Amino acid sequence: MILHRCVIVSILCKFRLHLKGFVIMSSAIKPSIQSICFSHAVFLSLQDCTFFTRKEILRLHGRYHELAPHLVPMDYTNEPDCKLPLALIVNMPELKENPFRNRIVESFSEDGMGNLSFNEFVDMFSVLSEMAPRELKAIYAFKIYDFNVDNYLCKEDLEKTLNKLTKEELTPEEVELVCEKTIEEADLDGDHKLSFADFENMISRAPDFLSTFHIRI
Ligand SMILES: [Ca+2]
Ligand SMILES: [Ca+2]
Repeated sequence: MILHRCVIVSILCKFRLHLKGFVIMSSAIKPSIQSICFSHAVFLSLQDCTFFTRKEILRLHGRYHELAPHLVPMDYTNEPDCKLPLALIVNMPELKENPFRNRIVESFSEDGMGNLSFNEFVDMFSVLSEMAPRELKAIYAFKIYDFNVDNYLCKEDLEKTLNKLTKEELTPEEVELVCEKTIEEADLDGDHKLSFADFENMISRAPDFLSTFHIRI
């Protein structure tokens, strides 16, 4: 039992250390706020569904727009049908060093392919912001680590996660052992995979686990 706890604590420490490395200070980029046009309804819905102020939403639009000025309109009064591809978004300085960048972006895209509308782009940075509650971060952390998108973390998902966290510095045997022990310890219903409830139980043992699950934009 002591060994199992050590293994889980060691994995969680790796999560924490890793995520801490990707806290990035506010961007110096200042878009031309005056020239962006949003309807009152769009603002209200974005402010209701995210943790950002009107000013922050405008700044995020500036960041979204600069990724593809020829694709992103400046007029959002009629909610234009515009999505930016994963390849552009993962190149942002806030994401490009993050080994989970593709999974993060895919987890917030409705199509699952990583194409993000402006609303989804704002949602992503909202969940990653310091203002988002732990429960919400836990939901998305689970989605990000669920590589095969079957709503469970199985041994293969944990192996991929651990390999990314440790930059493949563990041997395949060590990875397998750590993942087996993690499942054995956290699997409450004995189905050999982690449901969201199992995952919540696992991270509840490390109260500050999700506190560093954020990116400041
Ligand atoms: Ca899975
Ligand atoms: Ca289970």
